[in-house]
Amino acid sequence: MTKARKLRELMARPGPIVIIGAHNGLSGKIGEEAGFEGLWASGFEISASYAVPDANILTMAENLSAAQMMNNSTSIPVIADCDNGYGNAINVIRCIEEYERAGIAAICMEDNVFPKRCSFYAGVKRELSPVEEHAGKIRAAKATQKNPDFVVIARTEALIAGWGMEEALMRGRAYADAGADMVLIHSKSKDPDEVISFAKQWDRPNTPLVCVPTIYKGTTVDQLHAAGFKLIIFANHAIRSSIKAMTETLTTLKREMYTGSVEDNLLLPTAILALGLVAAP
Ligand code: SPV
Ligand code: MG
Repeated sequence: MTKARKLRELMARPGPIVIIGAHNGLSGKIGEEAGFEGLWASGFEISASYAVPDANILTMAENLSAAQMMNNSTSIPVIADCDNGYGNAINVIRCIEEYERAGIAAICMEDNVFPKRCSFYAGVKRELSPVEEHAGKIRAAKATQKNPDFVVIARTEALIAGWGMEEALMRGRAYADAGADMVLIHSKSKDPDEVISFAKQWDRPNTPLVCVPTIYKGTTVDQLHAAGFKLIIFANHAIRSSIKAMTETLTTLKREMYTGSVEDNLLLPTAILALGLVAAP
């Protein structure tokens, strides 16, 4: 069964789908071992793993290679964060060809202009692509995919840009009408009222909703699902926790200058094999 089919089966099943952000084969594998049903090849995580900002610095090939690593190391579907499709509709066509060829189940494209900026960077004057342009990219993606199960998610940044609920709804509807299989509404509000209000007014029942509760972090999956969300993405917790752990261990080691000082923070070198996180040689 293709991973795209697996994702379609999850979409057809009642209840929420919860996926976890990853940036390489190991983080993907840890996500699968933790019990998540799918992976989010997070632009934020992959960028951070290269020590560059989440701002369209990496090429499509670099992002694809990270998504492939996590796809190859796991049995669960990968949904790839393809930012704004790496350019215009022509770039989107190649993007879909390459991601589909690699066995990725789904891609997500947002309506930020190129170069995008992470939704949470402060002090950025946010510009969105014209709605017709992003709808055109969605149409190009759907016309390019060969496997009918491949999933295209359209994301609007209208609330992030401060363009208001009516704009967000208008854009979401336009992307659904252009053929998007799901619509992601993003928000940087500390409470979930914005996304819940969007879901209440959503009137494209055949196009399920997606959300990313990075900032409204007190809201549970069950609450989000009850509000109307089908797919919930925990987007970047793997890399944020690993940066914290690495920083703590390495600064302690530098200060204490003996390896025993950090032993309690570590796995044994053999544990990564024993845990099945890498295949036995
Ligand atoms: C990502 O993980 O790259 C995302 C989600 O796009 S967020 O960073 O929360 O905007
Ligand atoms: Mg992203």
